[in-house]
Amino acid sequence: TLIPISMQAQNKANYDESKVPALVLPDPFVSEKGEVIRSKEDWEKVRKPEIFKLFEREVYGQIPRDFEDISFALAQENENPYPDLARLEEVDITVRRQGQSHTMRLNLFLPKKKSGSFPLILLINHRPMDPEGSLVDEAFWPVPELIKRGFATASFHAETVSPDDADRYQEGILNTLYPEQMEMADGMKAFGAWGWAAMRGMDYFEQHEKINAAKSVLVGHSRGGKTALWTSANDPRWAITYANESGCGGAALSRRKFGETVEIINSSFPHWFADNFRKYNGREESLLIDQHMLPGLIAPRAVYYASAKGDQWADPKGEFLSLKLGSRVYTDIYGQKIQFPEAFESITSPIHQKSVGYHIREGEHDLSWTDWEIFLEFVEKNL
Ligand code: GTR
Repeated sequence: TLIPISMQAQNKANYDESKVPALVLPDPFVSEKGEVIRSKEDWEKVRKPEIFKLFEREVYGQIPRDFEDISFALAQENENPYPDLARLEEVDITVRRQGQSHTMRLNLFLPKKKSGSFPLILLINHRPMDPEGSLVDEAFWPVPELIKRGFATASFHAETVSPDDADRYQEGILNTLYPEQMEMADGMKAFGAWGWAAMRGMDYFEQHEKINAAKSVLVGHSRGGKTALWTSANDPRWAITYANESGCGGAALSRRKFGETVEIINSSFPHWFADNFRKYNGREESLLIDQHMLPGLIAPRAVYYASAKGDQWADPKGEFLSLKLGSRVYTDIYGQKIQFPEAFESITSPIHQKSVGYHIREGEHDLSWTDWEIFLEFVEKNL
């Protein structure tokens, strides 16, 4: 059963900027021993691993990497899901570990007309699919448009590895492959499992002759966006990572407590984050990290956030601020030239910088064609 976000929780949420606590954020550039981190070497050897460990242990949980064997089988092919445009490969990815196996399904659309190998966009999907394997909502996953622009595009469904359901999330790779994770306070939950699935998708793309895996883009909306960020922090094979309206536990700064909070999200979705994350319910200040430290785990690879004005639940300002602060790893450590507007309120157009991008649009919480269109401009510049 999905636990609906209670009216009580929503009513508890703050939407008043004047009630946002004064922000005192942990410093990405001071190590646990108190050393100031300036060089790429100290960042990569000392500080980045420290920050990664904290996110893994206290927030998202592990994404286990070990298994004995992976195999790919073409379960179905459709030569004409979109006449003349694309071919659909439905692939069963089977992973074996300790005498058990799990099979997940991946749907991959490949451009038909062009030859050569294609850049790839993978969407983490938690929405219902039609029997053809594509999505009902073509704005959410605009396959024909992506194909026309020369991308291959793939998706897998959350159900295939961990159902998005507090009572059933174990009925996937947790039960089949990694049961010991359920005993751990930092063990994998649904986000970890979805991230694991994206990584297995990448294993497939890497050996696919029609895919240029070095040009791979990972996309997620909302809960999928939170997952995309954590996946990319774990797996450097993604060239660009796009978290759309990912809000609390994704792009947004937890300490702002604006809209959805750590306590609300852990109560509504107890199957998403590591159990340890509950320690911070109402105690965001005691967490040694905040979400502005997440882009640094992806850097220097490209990262993209987007917000919607009507999606105050996800705290657009908190999403922007964490990216702006997070982009300091790109500038101070990797020497990128990046310019962000001083104030969130003064943004009038997309901020498309080298390796870091952001937009905010009118309208409600959704991954819309407008979002895709603006994001694809960034992709074309950065891939
Ligand atoms: C909401 C949840 C958000 C976000 C969203 C979604 O109900 O509170 O954190 O993940 O669902 O995935 O669309």
